[in-house]
Amino acid sequence: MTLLLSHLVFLALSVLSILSPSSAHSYHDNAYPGDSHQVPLTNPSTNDRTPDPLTDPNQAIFNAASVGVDISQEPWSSKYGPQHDLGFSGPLSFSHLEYRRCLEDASMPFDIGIIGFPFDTKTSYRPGARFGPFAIRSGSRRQMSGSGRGWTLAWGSSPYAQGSNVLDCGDVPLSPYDNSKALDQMEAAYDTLLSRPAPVHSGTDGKERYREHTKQFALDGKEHPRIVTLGGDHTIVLPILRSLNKIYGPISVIHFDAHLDTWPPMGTTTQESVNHGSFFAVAAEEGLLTNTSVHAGIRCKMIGFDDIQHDSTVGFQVITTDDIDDYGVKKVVEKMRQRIGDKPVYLSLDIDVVDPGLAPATGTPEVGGWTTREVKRILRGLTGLNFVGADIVEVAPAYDHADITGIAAADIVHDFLSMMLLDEPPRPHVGPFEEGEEL
Ligand SMILES: [Mn+2]
Repeated sequence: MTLLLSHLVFLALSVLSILSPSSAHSYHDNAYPGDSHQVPLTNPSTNDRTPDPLTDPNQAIFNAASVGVDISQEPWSSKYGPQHDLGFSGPLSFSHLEYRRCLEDASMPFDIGIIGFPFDTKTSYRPGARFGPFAIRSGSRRQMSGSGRGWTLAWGSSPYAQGSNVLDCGDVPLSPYDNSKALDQMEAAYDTLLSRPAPVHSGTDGKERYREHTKQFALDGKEHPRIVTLGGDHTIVLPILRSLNKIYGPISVIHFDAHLDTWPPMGTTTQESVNHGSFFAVAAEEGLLTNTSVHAGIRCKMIGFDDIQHDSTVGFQVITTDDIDDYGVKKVVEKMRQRIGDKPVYLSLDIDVVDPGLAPATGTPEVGGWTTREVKRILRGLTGLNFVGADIVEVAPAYDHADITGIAAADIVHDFLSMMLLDEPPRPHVGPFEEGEEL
């Protein structure tokens, strides 16, 4: 009887949900209204959650003192010192950086904030990029930001030694059930981080003086922090561009990808039209882009040349995968720099720009791609452009082997940081070679 009753209640609720009216949509339905049945959110400022000793070292000290323990006299500390993390140990943050849940914790200002957008419900082929932020952080573990293990021969510097605060801001809790809500959550999160005051560096600490990067382009005339987003499928760029537009107005995009991602939005519903292959076209329709953007690494199969013609109306110039063989890294870099000039630019890198032999863990693999080394060299060549943000997307670790894609993506993020912080491409030469001898 009870069972019958519960079935009847379920049936009644189902009928009610079918009959409830659905609201009209536009592409820009980011003003997610929520619904009246939402569980009230806890106010972070009044939330007396127990501090997490992993993210709050002061709490560990407080606990030790309160129970009368002198850590320095204990067997471990007296013999071996601090409990430092190794490359393969410790809590997971990008490159062992300081980790804060920035959306609820504004206590640490940052020049560059790294944030995860674990979202993959707008993919056309293989899903799984919601695990991308985890895989990229995991792949970054041998980069030791704290102990200074960030210097490379190629850069001749470390991004963690530029006098700038780089902070891992955690992941945004995104709805895996409601894409409209998830897009709004991404935009709200990005708005939140972008609006945080960028720290002021005196340059008196002996480190290179931090320079302003974004103030000259911001509509409000203020310096804003920059965000490196770990995706997530490529759709995450739409809410990011919407958010950046509020600060900078229309901007250019440098887009590394095997695919155009400018296909006309087609679908019988708004949410069907906005996906990881159409988001740039939607962004252009919304006026978020200048018409001076550039693709790099394109090689996917298309319907025909019409796709390229449409692509140019979205504002993109195409550099194909093969151009690197015909013109070389230097020419490719030169053309990209010419295209962007000194305008504010956003960098979006789909890991599928790399050949699937070197980065197999992605949703829509295309053979014949660039090597990781080629991508890294092009990125170095773009140093000094006026980047207002960057992302790496479409890392789907379920298709990985030996963490190869996560490690590649993490290394590329290391390049992002240097590229965004330094003023010009590095020219380190060591060994027997003289400058000018290169081919
Ligand atoms: Mn792609």
